[in-house]
Amino acid sequence: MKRDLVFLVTLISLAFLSLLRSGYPQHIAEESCSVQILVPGLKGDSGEKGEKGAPGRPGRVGPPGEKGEKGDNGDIGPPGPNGDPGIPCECSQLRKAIGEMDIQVAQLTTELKFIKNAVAGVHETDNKIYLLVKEEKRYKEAQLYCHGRGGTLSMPKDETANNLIASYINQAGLTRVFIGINDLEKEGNFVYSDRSPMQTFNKWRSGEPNNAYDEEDCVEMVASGGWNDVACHITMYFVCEFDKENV
Ligand code: GN1
Ligand code: CA
Ligand code: CA
Repeated sequence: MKRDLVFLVTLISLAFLSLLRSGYPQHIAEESCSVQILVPGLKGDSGEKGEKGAPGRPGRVGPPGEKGEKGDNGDIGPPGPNGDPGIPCECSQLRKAIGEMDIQVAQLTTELKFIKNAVAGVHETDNKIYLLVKEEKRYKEAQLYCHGRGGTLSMPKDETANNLIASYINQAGLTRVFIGINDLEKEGNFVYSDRSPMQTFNKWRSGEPNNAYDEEDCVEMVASGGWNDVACHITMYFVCEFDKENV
């Protein structure tokens, strides 16, 4: 054992000395010494290609695909069950009841029209509603009253409308009402209360407008349907008008 150790130390020392002298990393056979020194050899050739490996782990789930097209309509379902039988028609009795109701509706319509006209002062044409207001007001307050309800003081712009308003005054037994015509902005330049200018139609009484006392800028209609300019500060009943499409 001790002898082996001495031999190994000697061998390593010799190898070390040999390397110091030559400077080569390769193995060298020393002529003068019979000891051979082993160092790592050159790299060998590549080995043969290995067998195909085992399959890899499954990949991650991909993104959702595009929405498919709408499918065809389904078939028409089967017909439903028959309904319950109806109650036998008491036709003659029903016809009689309907006839009586028709009469009642006609009576109520007449009564309603009377109440609307005589009590509420409402008069309807195809496209307008006129309201005769039996409250004495100055022109400006009368105009505000009509405006507050979505209308204006009445503006007769043709013979038909003028005659209608005149008939409402007469039916109510009145003699005069304010209508929506004035020359407040420019003396002698009469306009309707919606500021539209007077056209060719007018119903001035003879000698009017005369701007009496230099203070008449508002207009009244008298029972004949004629117009007269009067002071705006006097009070009287008045007629409003409303377009049905705005009501
Ligand atoms: C009235 O008050 P008197 O008769 O002067 C009327 C005038 C008319 C005039 C016609 C407040 O005036 O607007 O132009 O009659 N004044 C009032 O004669 O009604
Ligand atoms: Ca005037
Ligand atoms: Ca006048």
